[in-house]
Amino acid sequence: MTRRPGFDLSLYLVTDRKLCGERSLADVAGLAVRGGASVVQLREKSLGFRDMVTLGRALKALLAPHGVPLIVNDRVDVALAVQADGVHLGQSDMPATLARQLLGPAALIGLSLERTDQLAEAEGLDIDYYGVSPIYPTPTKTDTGPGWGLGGLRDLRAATARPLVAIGGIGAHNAAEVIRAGADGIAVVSAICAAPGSREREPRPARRRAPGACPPPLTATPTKEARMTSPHGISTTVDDGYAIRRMARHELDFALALAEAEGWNPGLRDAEAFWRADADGFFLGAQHGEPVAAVSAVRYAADEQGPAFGFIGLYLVRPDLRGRGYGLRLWNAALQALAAPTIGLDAVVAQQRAYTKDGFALALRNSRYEGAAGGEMPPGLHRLVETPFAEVLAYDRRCFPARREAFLTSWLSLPGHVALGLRRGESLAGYGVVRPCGVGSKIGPLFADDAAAAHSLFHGLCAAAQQGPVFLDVPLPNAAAVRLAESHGMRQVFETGRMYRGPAPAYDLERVFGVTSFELG
Ligand code: TZP
Ligand code: MG
Repeated sequence: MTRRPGFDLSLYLVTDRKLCGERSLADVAGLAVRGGASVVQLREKSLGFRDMVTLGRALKALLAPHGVPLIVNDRVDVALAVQADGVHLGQSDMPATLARQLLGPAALIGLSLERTDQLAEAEGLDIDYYGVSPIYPTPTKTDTGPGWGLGGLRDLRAATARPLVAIGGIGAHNAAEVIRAGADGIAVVSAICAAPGSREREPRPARRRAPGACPPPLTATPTKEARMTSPHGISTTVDDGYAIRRMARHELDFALALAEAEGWNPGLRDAEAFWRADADGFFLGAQHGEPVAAVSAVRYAADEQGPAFGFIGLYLVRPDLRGRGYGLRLWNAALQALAAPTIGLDAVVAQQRAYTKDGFALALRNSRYEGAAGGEMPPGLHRLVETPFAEVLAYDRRCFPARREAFLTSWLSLPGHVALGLRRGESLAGYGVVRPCGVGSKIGPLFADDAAAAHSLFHGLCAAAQQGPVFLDVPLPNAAAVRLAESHGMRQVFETGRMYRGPAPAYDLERVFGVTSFELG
């Protein structure tokens, strides 16, 4: 075996310049090396020889001073022209023996293994490492087998002494388990190229406070018992020491923990995107300074297509402190602060009558469906970062009552969130996001032109889900969406009523196969 000395495979960046957004590939590679990347592979399938050589030379010049090897994917001619450190070959690329003859004994040669039966022949070749491809299904490369999984990787580890680099669907959230299963290193495309920091700068929320600072109270802490009328027409006594104020960012984590304790199963990173939507839209009830109740009242600004839209969610009171009117005071304050011509919410069935007393009317029913994760990534889908953000935003605006730029910027790129798109000809025909939750994964939104596009995206999102079960929140008036859930063997587990106060907003419900969230609409 010809293991070249000093060859560190631990973090192996495979390039895709189309995923890098506004940054150049050289910028991303430079940042990656500073962050610990130990190998860079130039893999740009759509580039011709000359462009590959130009890019390869630039990368070589950047990497050499750091002692980070440059590997070229597939192309031995390019590797020779740029004096790269080696090549990475697939099973149908140039045979490794010929590549060795052309590149010489010092070159690093990697070979992809897609199946166990490819190992026997590979073990007889003069190569340096195996790419174990793919570990998990990934939208970055869809013409692959179903994936080795951790079990397959473990078996391979036991069967060969050669270094193993695992690739496919790996990121910070699952890298450790892949290394524990026996990989010497992980190779990633999107986890680095499409990482938010390597794309564009996210827009700042319009109104900002110093991080961690507690916002001023909205209502003075009552010094005596205060009487108030609840939005449900009930007269309530409020204890001393209860105050309502806007949340600081870290307090939104408290609200989501309350939601989790109620069995609402929020996404693991929801707080980050929610906060982006409207940092002034989260209210806290505190008893003697201790957080005990929460509500969100997020405002989406008016745009040329419609008026401002508000959405109420996360309405929660600590279970041991219910019945004291804490929630009702909070609710009133949030509603008052929201001031939007239309306000929406998703109410559990038992609460729907109570909300009608505040002027909310039932518009439609949503059903949460539960099904299995996994399956194969269908062809034709792409990572949504490959679609210009303005186009995603315009598509989203047809399916949602407001423009939600700041929210989407975050929602589409949070760690663990996988956003897939489907194009037909020149235009986007749908997109969807799957994210890890306390239990399983949730798909939301799932917006598509028609059932065929929705099915394809749904399959892709189930394949990309890191953990099952998978949940999809379906608006019941969209019969095609109900058929989608049922044809995938999903079962209904929960229901909400979408209610509005004010005129029902205009958006294209026929494209909504899955609601984004019950908290923010
Ligand atoms: N080979 C097997 S999977 C894959 C390649 C090039 C793509 C991996 O991309 P990602 O985005 O890291 O899942
Ligand atoms: Mg290849």
